[in-house]
Amino acid sequence: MFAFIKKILLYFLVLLMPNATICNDSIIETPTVGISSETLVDHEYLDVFIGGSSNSEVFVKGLKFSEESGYSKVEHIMIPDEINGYPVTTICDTAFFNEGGSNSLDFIKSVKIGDNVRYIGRCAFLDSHIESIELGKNVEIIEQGAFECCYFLNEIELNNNLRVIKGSSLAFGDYFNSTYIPQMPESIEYIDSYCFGGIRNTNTFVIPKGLKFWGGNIVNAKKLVVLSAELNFGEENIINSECIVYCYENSTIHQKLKSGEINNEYHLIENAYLTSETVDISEDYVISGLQGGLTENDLKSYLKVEGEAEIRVSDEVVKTGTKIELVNADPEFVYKTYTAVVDGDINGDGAAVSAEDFTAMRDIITGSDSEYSDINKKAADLNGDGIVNSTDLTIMKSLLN
Ligand SMILES: [Ca+2]
Ligand SMILES: [Ca+2]
Repeated sequence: MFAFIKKILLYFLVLLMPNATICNDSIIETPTVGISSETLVDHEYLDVFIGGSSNSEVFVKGLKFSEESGYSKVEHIMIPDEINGYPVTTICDTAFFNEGGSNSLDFIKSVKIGDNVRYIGRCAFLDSHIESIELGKNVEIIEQGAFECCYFLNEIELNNNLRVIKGSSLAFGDYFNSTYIPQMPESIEYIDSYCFGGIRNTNTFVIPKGLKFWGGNIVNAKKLVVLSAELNFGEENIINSECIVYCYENSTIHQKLKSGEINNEYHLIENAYLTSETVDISEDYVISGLQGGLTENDLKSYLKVEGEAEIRVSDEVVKTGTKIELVNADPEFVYKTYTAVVDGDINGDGAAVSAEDFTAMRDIITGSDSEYSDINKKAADLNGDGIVNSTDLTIMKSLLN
């Protein structure tokens, strides 16, 4: 019954919406639709146009209409990186909204979003029957109601550049009974009201360190860990009275707890970090100067934990790219994630200085393979002068012989 009323309300909300998305929050930069937005771009089944401030981006409006089938019956929607050489950056408001079931968009089962998409518009997939969604690497904003009432969707992996999640956008599945909350990436700055439709009966809910605003939400968790120092709340925030809050001293939430504005039991968390006398740990949490073939225990012997925390390593044998997390056991949360760089293990398979690493170094120097990250490049800088060049290649050749 509630779900039905909610759907009716949403329907009117969508009817009242202007075509271009308007948003006044300073943290949110919404895309602008260019003046010659009618320019049509050819695509097999997507209804698209060129827009953007310089008229060089592709906007997705939805599916193409065809006379025989009503809508093109595409089960798996793939939003490409580019169409006709233009990057696809935006999925428009209500693009795949399954309006009251009347458009029969029920056949859409999965969606894969390309890596150039930065913005998913209001109610973009509202009420659709999608079972899986793969966000691209660069989605920054998910607008209000984007995946709301997607009853067949059970989970979502949020990408690492996501900054803004607007109201009720991730309230999919069973809106009033779901206990699922996705893992929040560290890039999140803004979470609007009822993004998850409420937080229910969860053990520990962790607010990431970069979050600056959290709108109205009912929290029904045993433990709430606030890693953000500058968190501001919307007006409707209600934390259940049994919830124990963990926060840093002098953080905004600590001040509210101290003053009695928020009336929950709380504990201060001590900042924890890693130090080492044998390997280098940079300010952006990269651990370098590691040799090949180290086990988790070898690695731990190089590192000293400052504060109440434990080390958790993602691989049994340390490779370039291995994640080293500093975790608190109770309540469980990650203080910091470090990344390992093994000298000479450029391809990240754990073996330092092999024929594959030689090829990888040559590709980095010639620029013929752009797939290598800064971490891989750091592993290739064998003399540690900050650049990868023929000097490093000479060192590698001598190590291989
Ligand atoms: Ca290697
Ligand atoms: Ca070098």
